[in-house]
Amino acid sequence: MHHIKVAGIAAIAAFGVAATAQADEWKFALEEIEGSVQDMYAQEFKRIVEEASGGDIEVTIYPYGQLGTSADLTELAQSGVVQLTFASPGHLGTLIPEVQVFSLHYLLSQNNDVNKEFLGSSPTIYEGLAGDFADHGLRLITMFPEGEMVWTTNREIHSPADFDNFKMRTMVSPMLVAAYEALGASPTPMPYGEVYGGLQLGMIDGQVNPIFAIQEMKFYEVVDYMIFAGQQQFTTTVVAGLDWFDGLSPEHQALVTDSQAELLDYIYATQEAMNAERLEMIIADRPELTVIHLTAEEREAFREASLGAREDFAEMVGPSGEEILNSVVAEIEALEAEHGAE
Ligand code: 6CS
Repeated sequence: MHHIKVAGIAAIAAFGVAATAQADEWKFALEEIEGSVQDMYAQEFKRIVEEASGGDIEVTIYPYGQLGTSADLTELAQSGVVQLTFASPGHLGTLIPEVQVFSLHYLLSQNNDVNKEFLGSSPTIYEGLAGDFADHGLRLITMFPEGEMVWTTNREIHSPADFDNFKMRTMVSPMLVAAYEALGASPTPMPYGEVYGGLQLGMIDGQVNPIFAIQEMKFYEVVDYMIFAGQQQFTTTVVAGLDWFDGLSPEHQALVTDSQAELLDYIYATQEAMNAERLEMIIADRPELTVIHLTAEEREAFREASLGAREDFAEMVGPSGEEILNSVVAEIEALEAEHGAE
């Protein structure tokens, strides 16, 4: 009797293991920590995909810190170790020079509704740049803005001259280095995980990121100023390994692509709320931090200084560079005519 019972339990356990093993695991890597905008997106993606697949798919999320730098994550997706990853243009420049158009300052709109629509459905991106991703073994799934990038610094900055000898940490794309040189700074590229220590040790004088990131990475603890210059939205891309994506059944491919419209609405509203809430958290936690919004004239001086970097972009990318830049500008202008510029 006792033996039969044990055998029964063993049989059930074995069946349970077999049933679990049948679910395909999709590993999804993040460039940001738990609780970030990218994590919110991935959690919602997981919920939608797992539910719609009826147990066929299990999505496992790997927050930043577990698998390496952003550049490492892109390589892991190319080689099929992870199936999906975030790959922000600010880190992709060496691999895909064309995507550095998103590292140019004062190019995207001041109206983030325009940016949402542009990044979610632009022909320049999904019919053009997607081919450059494919050339490097990546399937471009989607793009969205994560919030306005804000300078957190140990020096008050109002003009390009104030950036003289200022070590500004940037993401690692060469275009960002050129873009901050055009603004008068001395850019210092480094991976995300090294920024807090870099500020604390005085290796850098400032860094630039959206508010939610400044809060969760605690950058605001080790600077004196938070400066809004309206120069740029943080943009990100979600990519899949191309071989993996091409090998999926049409039903599973559709699970990835068809969920995007719903996900974009969700993440866009979420990032907006998170950035607003976390600004309050930062101010409450460190009231002595000076928050500066540059005046229209001050911004204009930075915008003018930034234009020189557009030539660097064309040089870095080659003949298609100017074409990409012109069509991005034209698409944004058309969307601003529809939605308003601010
Ligand atoms: O500054 C960075 O490197 C990072 N910033 C954000 C907001 N997301 C990922 C990226 O690697």
